[in-house]
Amino acid sequence: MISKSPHKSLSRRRFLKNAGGTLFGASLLPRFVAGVLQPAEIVRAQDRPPDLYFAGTDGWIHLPPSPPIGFYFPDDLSPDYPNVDALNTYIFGFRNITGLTETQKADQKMKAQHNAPLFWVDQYNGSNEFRLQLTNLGLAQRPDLTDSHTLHWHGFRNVIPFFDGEPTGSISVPIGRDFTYVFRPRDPGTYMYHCHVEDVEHVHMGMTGLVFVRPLQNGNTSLYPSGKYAYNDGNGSTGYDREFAMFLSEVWAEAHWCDSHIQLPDWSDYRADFSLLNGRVYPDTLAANGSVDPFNPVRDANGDLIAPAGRPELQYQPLSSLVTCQPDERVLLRFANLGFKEASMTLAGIKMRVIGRDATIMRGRDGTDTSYETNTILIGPGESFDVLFTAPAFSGGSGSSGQGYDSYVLYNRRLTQVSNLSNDAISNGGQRTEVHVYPGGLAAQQYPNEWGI
Ligand SMILES: [Cu+2]
Repeated sequence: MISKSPHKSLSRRRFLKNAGGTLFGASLLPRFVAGVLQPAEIVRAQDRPPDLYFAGTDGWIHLPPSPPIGFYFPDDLSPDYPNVDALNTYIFGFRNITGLTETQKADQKMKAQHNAPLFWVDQYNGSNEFRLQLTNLGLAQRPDLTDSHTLHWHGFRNVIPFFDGEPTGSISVPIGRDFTYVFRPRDPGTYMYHCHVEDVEHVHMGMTGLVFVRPLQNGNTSLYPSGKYAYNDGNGSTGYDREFAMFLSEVWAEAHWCDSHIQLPDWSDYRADFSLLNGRVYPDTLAANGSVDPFNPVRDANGDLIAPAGRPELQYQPLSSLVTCQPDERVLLRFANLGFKEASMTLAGIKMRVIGRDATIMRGRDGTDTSYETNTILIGPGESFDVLFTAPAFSGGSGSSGQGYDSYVLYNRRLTQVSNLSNDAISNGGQRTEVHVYPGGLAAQQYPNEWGI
């Protein structure tokens, strides 16, 4: 399913026409003979446009510049230096380039985002294969590094090895080439994806994001009024009104500086300086969303991301972590951790119910309900959790006076990961965000992490 330029596509079609069915496996030959399928029809089916089109490249993001970390951070090679309160950290990453022109596509080199674009797919129903095309724009800051990239869907149980993205066993995408991954997702739940080339480096540098599979049960409003579910539960127990992705990652400043300065870190010295939630650290986690819906992207005339209002330095960190809801609504939090450290996420004052782990509903083999209530979940690297909570009654905006909502804190209770090794967990905070409970008036959510305000 290697994608082709129109010219190459045409030549391949012509080749197929000339070659007849001989290019295909022997099992297909009788069907051609019987006239059931013509080679041209098969080629057209293969050429269906992808559902999403991503690019791998490098880029720059913003992290709180104070206190500095040796000469590693803020990075003196960043495009905004010496303005450190701007883009200041080098990354590798992905961008959603679906629908861009060739010129716009090329312009996205060195404009990677972190975390990688959030996306979701529907469970396979027999005909809805999901196709994700990946290209590689190269690394602007490191033209000497000609690394390929892949898209590996972590925990995906029924992958065809060809589409796995593990580079020794499948195809990887060199600079300037394209490859289309085809998925038939049969297991609903929350997953993560990452580039699997030089994986310690490319994962840590930012080529990581969250993906989830919506169950076939979605749309059934008789089990839960919204018709939205985390799993095919059969009884509405995983139904929800609003959903928020919570993706955990880390930045070791020395490693990011080494990559921008053509140096090699010793990965056994790994020591994360920053712990991130949806690619940002507190209080930036509360800032507005940029363009988050991958199927309806909003971009400028050059195809670049539009920064959240008033926050130009967060242009390449579009995903907000602020949770908004109204009393009695069920809220689904989809956690995934692709940092290298275990996280300990606590929601203070609201009980969470763990309804899924690692894209598996909490049920025993005999159907026993094994979901449980807790205020803290421990998430190891590569693990995911699906958590529901019911928004409590509005108590008059006590959590944040005058704001019109109650505020609850969702944070990593490991001090080093909520303070990012500084002495100031508020202005240099890490994996921390807030749940805002409004008395009412929120619109229905249009896409995950959308506020409805
Ligand atoms: Cu890569």
